[in-house]
Amino acid sequence: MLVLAPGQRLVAATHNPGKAREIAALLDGRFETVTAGSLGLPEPDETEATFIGNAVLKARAAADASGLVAIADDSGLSVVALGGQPGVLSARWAVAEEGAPRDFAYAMQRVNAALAASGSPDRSAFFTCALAVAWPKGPVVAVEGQVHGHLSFPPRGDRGFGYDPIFVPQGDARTFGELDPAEKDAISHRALAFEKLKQALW
Ligand code: ITT
Repeated sequence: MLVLAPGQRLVAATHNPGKAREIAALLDGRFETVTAGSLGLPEPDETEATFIGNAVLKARAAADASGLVAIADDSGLSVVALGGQPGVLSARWAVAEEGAPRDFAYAMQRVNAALAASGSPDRSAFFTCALAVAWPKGPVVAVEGQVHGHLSFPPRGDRGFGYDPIFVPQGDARTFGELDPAEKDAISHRALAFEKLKQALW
């Protein structure tokens, strides 16, 4: 049976500091984690069409390169009126032109412009987080969590990262960017995916 023992050394296969912070909080000190960045692991191209596919690809690459069990996160914002965009391209929507750094103020404005162009009054959206744990040259376990809500413009709050300032989770009036990090960690797509991972692996 696949299990992760407390104190086990894991690579967190992410180069995104906002995600790394939330993953560390959600793991709550249970494992000894090192980041892919600190091990100098390369960032693989995310060539899959699904969150699960990309999470597995990233976990597999980090596990095989490091010889350690690796955990990876692939996530993004899906806007219903945009047919699920930006979805798996959420990070890419933040790049204005080839080679430019990611700019999420630009990405959020791009979502707003696309919604205006769609003519739809529907502002519903959801975040998805796929988590994958891979053993070096071995098996992989993947799970997915989602949180539903709606989009609100202009962006509000600077406590999260990425698209947090425009996402209002169901049952709240505040954006993820305005929530205390512990409040986001209690209800987020990432927290729900972690719940499933815990059921499966520890
Ligand atoms: P790694 O692949 O190195 O983990 P990344 O930022 O490239 O980092 P993704 O390919 O999964 O990760 O991109 C998903 C983007 O979706 C990410 O850059 C965020 O901006 C956004 N996103 C994911 N989870 C989010 C969250 O909880 N709040 C706000 N935005 C989020």
